[in-house]
Amino acid sequence: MALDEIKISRAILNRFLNKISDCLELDVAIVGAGPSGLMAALRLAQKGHKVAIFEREISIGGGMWGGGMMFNEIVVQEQGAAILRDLGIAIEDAQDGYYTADSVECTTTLASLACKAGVKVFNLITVEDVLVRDNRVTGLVINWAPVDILGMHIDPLAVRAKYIVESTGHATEVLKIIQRKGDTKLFTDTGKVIGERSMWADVAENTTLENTREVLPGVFVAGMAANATFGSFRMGPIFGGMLLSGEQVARLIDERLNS
Ligand code: 48F
Repeated sequence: MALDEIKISRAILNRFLNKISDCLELDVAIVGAGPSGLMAALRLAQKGHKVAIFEREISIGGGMWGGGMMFNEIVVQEQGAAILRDLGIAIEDAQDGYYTADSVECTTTLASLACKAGVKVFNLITVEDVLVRDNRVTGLVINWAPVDILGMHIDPLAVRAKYIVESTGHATEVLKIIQRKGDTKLFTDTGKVIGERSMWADVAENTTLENTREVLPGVFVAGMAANATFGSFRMGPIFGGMLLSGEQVARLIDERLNS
């Protein structure tokens, strides 16, 4: 068979357009493919929900690839180790309740499991705005990341979703967009993103779970964004809280979708 470049191009275009067109109406739209977003997506898809992740970078995995200061290993505590074991990721006992895992194996396995569970991942897409109806966030406004990076004046497209997961990490980008537009107040003490504090792994890991919750109607915050939103600490390269937060947000949204 002689390969035809036009057929190759048409195959890509047709398949991508079918995929994104099918994802214009979702149960859950997740912003950010870091560990918390990937974990949330995997668990929600395993429950049978229609889920897509929108990620600005070409690569998924967020801050997990880099381990700690580019030493590409991560640390988890017992509960995080249980999740990694369950996902089939090799862990090593670093003693006293600390475990290590290869950050590349963690990221690739998590991403692969999420895709195989039915999650659609749209990389190179930036969430630049949201849809708000009757004080509830009902969707995302998306554009190609290079359009955003170059500041080109090109109008975006929109995706409707029953629930949004804000898992953009330290930046809390989606919530900052919402507060900038002034459409609604967050469920924080100030009504705004409070901002993250310095590193304190012990406290931060626990508050990540407390802070993984609905932050305004239709939007749940997970991962590092949860602590940044509610004014807690950062934790550095310990990732159990990120995985647990992803599971927790999936549980909370699953309950809502089933109620
Ligand atoms: O930062 P990130 O890995 O978030 P996370 O799941 O995990 C945090 C840890 O990596 C680490 C930590 C310790 O555990 O503190 O930092 O909370 O991933 C966030 C992803 O969101 C993407 C960004 O490129 C990254 O991959 N992102 C951020 N803003 C946008 C976005 C946006 N507006 N649109 C699309 N993607």
